[in-house]
Amino acid sequence: MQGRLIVFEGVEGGGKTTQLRRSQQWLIESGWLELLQSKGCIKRLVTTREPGGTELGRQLRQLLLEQSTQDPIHDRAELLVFAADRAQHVDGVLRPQLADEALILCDRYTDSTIAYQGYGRGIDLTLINQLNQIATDNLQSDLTLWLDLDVATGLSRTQQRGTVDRIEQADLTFHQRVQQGFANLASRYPQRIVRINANQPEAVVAQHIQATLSEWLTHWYGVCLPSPP
Ligand code: T5A
Repeated sequence: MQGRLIVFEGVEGGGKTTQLRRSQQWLIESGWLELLQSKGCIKRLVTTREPGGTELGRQLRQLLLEQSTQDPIHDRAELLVFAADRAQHVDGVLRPQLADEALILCDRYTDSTIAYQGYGRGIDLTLINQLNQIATDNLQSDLTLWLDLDVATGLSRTQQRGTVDRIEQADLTFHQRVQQGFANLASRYPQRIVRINANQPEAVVAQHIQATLSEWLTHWYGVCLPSPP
């Protein structure tokens, strides 16, 4: 059968990492993973992220997120480093795993570049789309879960963690433009982007994601979990 790429997207503190882990756990505990493997639909479940899904990517991630006051990263350089991280990730992890029939859960992908470097930094969107095509060799997500959370709530969550990285430190209007970017992408690509209302308790968000995953897995693989007795 065929591997699939599921991406979690959204603004800072939107709960992507939390929900990706919960989804991984749920796929295992609900019996979905075993069902998909027993029917020969997929071989394994893989989790990964951008930036930082490869060894090179982990080094690039550190460069991208560290604050350097002496030599700040310029916008075009930032764009190209994200693209380098992605090219390495696609060739080293995503394509080989998909070819070997993995179901992949990935924290951020191409839509983040459009939202952050395009809408946020103001770099030309046509250029970003071209660069995304080069970096991914045209590999798109099969499903993107956009965790739609109020920007101020997300930022206050990340501030509560104590450490704030270079991109999180940008002003509120930057993050509002990023949010607008995700909203525009969701209305432009409804066939692959599903909006999840993330302004709700963690467990409620998880339930919405689980219902969406069940629906898409059934659609892709033609199998579904038996209803509980
Ligand atoms: N970036 C990335 C670009 O600019 N261009 C690109 O092309 C790419 C790929 C990545 C940075 O790089 C930028 C975007 C980012 O700025 P990162 O550390 O991966 O850096 O940043 P994020 O992905 O934003 O990670 P965060 O940890 O900040 O946000 P998450 O993963 O969305 O949120 P999460 O799950 O860690 O949750 C944050 C806090 O909220 C709580 C959690 O317990 C946690 O404390 N929480 C909730 N609280 C209440 N209710 C809920 N429903 C909650 N869900 C989670």
